[in-house]
Amino acid sequence: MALKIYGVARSRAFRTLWMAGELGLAYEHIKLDFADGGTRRPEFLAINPNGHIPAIEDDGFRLWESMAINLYLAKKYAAGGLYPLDLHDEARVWQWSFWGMTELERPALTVLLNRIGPEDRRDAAAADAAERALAAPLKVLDGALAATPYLLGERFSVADLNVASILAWARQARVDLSAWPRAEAWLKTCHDRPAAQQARQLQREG
Ligand SMILES: N[C@@H](CCC(=O)N[C@@H](CS)C(=O)NCC(=O)O)C(=O)O
Repeated sequence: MALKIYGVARSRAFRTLWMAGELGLAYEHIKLDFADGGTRRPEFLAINPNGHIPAIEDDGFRLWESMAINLYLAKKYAAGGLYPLDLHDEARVWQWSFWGMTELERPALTVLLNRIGPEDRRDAAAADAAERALAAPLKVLDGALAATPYLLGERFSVADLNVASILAWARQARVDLSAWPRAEAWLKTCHDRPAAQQARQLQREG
C-alpha cells in the first residue's frame, strides 16, 4: 500500500488517522506503541529518529510531526478542498496549526494526564492549573468562531481538524468548555464528523 501510518490511535497518530479518513485514503496502519518501547526500536528510529509517533511513509517519502503530516496529506490529496488554494487562507491554516501546537497542546495534555492518566501519577493541582491555562487560548478560539462556523470560513478545513484533534484531549479530560460556547459547539461538530468518529473507534480498539 502506498501510504503507511505509524502509531497507535491513542497517540497523536489519532490526528493523522482522522485526516486519512477525511481524505478517504487507503493506508496500512502500523500500530506501533510507545508503551512497549516500539517507538524506540532501531527499525522505527530509522523512520523517525525522535522515536515519536505518528510518522508516515507515502510512496517511500518519510515524514514525522503530526501537524506537518496532516498539512502534507491535505495539500497532496485535497488542495482546493480541505486544504485551501488561496495564499492567505493557506497561511491561516499554518497559523492555526502552529498555534494549536504552541498554545493548546501542553495544557490540554497536562489536564488529560492528570485527570484520566494512570491514577498513581495524577496531580489534581497540575490539572487545575493547566485547565486555567487553557482559558486564554479558548477565548481566542471562541472569538475566531464568532463570525464564521469554521476557522477559515464556511467550510471545514485542515485548520479545524488540526486544532480540534489537539483539543480532543480536553474533551476526553472533561474540561468544562461552557464558558466558550462557540468553541464548544464547533469542537463537537468537528468531533462528530464520521472520520473523527472512525479514528475514535480505532482508539477504543487499541
Ligand atoms: N511533536 C510530535 C510529538 C510526538 C510524540 O511525542 N508522540 C508520542 C505519542 S503521543 C510518542 O511517540 N511518545 C513515545 C516516546 O517518546 O517514546 C508530534 O506532534 O508528532
